[in-house]
Amino acid sequence: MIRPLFYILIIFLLISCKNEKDNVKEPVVERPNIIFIMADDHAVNAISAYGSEISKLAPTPNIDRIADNGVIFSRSYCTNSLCGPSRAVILTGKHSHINGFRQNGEKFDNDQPTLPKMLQEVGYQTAIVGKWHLDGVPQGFNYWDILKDQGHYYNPEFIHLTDSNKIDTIVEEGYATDLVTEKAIRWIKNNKNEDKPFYLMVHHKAPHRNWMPAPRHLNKYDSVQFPLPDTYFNLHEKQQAAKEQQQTVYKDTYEGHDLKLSKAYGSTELANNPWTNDFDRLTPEQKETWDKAYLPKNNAFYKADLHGKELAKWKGQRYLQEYLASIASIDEGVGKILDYLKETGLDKNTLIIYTSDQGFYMGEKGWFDKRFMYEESFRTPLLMQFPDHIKSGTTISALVQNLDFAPTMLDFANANEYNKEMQGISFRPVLEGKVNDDDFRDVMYYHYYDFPAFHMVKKHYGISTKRYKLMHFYDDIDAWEFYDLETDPNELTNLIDSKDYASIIETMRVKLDSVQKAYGVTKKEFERASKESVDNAYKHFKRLRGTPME
Ligand code: SGN
Ligand code: CA
Repeated sequence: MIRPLFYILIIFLLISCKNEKDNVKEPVVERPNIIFIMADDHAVNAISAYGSEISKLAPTPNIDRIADNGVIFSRSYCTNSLCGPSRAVILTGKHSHINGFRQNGEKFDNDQPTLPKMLQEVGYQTAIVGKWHLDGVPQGFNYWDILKDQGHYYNPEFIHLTDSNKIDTIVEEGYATDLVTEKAIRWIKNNKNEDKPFYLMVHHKAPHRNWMPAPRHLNKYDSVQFPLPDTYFNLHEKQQAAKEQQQTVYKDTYEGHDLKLSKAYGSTELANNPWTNDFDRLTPEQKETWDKAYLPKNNAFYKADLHGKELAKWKGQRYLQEYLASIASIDEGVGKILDYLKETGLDKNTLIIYTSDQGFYMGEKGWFDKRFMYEESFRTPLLMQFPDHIKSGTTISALVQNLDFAPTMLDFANANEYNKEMQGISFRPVLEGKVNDDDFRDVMYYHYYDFPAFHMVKKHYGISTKRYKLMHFYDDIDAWEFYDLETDPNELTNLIDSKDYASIIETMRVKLDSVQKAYGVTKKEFERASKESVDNAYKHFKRLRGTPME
């Protein structure tokens, strides 16, 4: 009697299993979680997935995992290569002249519509940890814990809301990148609203100037000689604004603040250095670790008694060693977040984005910092993963900008009704293979306003297609530049007077006019600084430089 029953049971089980299998479909993620990880000043060439020679010597295996699991963008750009403005564009999906935040130090209108507010409206739990760098406290976030101003690498101040809704600032002992990573993971773990999707912005301070690596990474690249770019000693022919900037590694880095050579950092000599404040923040143990790490290498430097080009190259090495060592902890942090998501299965319904607020110079043209519309600072890293939902292992060459991030995230959140006033375009169709890379956008608009200011990069605007770039520096000078990126990827030859390119340049000028019209750019955008303020600023920043080490 038992046997037939047993067989019936087996047959029943097999049938029900089959039915179940037939019914299994790809999970439809109505509104995925979104984790937006942004470093500050992370150059494309400092991510090994992008393949530069330097990055091979300082790889970022965890950030690269995002590219392996998903996509890497080869032509992602910002609209205004500076921190605050970039963040304002990301939050609003609007160019600087529309969102009102054109340069650092301005007031960001927090009351305007922003992405987190919109995501909240469609049911997201929203949070931000790390650098904010916009005026006032964040709005549209269920939880925020932000670095004060620029933030400090060591024992930074974080600002948050207390349980009784009071704004509180506390110094937290530790290393900023690690603290931000821990806060991010803790928030996901403690999130009690499991039925709601979440949107988490993880904003690192690193690798922003003055490039202070974590204690465990202080000697990480000491024995590595990074290749300095071919353009390290470039003279900027026919590029007046480039000639007059103050962000040259071998002229504008401070002995203490940037190069960590002052007495405070363990040297036996020197220093006439105006800024060593960051060192004063260290605990006695941290100071000891720094002295141990820096004393031998600084003494070796003094012994070598370098001058001229040799000294300039040495500065480039130290800059790259510290800049890249500051990235190491970001990469570890990304690894921790990816591991946590995988362990919990959250990775399946989470869209992850990794980017930087702008690009950065790693010695190209002789520079550090950003600001210019040249490729190194205009272009940003962008990697995304969303397993089973976007293409994987692919490089996307569509021209995308940080202007598009908000509309793209809204699109994934099925909340397109909110993007009507945004100027960016969702690139979700590109990620899903529904629109070809070349059909997404043919021209990008850029406008930088922060002059006179740090590094004295003059105001300019311009447009760029995949191949050509037209720029106009309109404050202090009146100079146009034109580049053919295909024949001159390093933008060394300004072709603005070239007869061969005359008709292309004319087409680009017409295009520029129509792009500015389309984006609602008015005359007001081209206000110039007074001659006096420019002259004073040149003097002021020259004074700040400290002892030149020619
Ligand atoms: C600080 C830096 C500058 C940098 C600006 C803006 N100097 O002023 O080198 O260009 O921030 O950077 S520092 O010595 O104080 O670090 S941004 O990323 O915030 O826009
Ligand atoms: Ca920045």
